[in-house]
Amino acid sequence: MNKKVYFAGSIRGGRVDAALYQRMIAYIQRTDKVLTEHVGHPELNLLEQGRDRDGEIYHQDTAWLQESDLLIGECTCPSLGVGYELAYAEKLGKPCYLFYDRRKTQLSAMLTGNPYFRIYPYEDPEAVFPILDRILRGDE
Ligand code: 6IA
Repeated sequence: MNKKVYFAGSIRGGRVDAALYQRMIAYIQRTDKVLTEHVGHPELNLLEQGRDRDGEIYHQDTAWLQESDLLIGECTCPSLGVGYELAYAEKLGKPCYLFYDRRKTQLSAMLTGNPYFRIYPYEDPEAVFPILDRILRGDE
């Protein structure tokens, strides 16, 4: 309860799964705090903002990673930013729980090959929610 969750999902990598991110974030927020709820917003400005504004995003997100208790990532849509966040979270020792739809993608061997990451392939997005329950209860 009241864990600080860093939710990672693709932004400039593509927004095809944004509705699922939004559902997962809302589900987590029933019991816990999501530091990155903007990841689920349906209308995000995807354009580069220039080095200064993007630098603010980078500094905010890395500060949130440090503040977080755990990371939950939806990794079906490949994203350089999410991959970077996963390596950053690993270096910080934050527990990382990754979901992907195995019907739609093959996850990078840099993730599936690293036993640090707890990985949950699914075929039905509804299967994600009971796993979230277990993660947030500390049972995973
Ligand atoms: O390479 P990507 O853009 O797909 O990387 C996505 C990941 O990087 C997400 O998990 C976010 O945590 C982070 N990220 C990427 N872009 C932003 C961003 N853009 N704001 C916050 N985090 C970001 C500005 C959107 C803003 C106008 C609401």
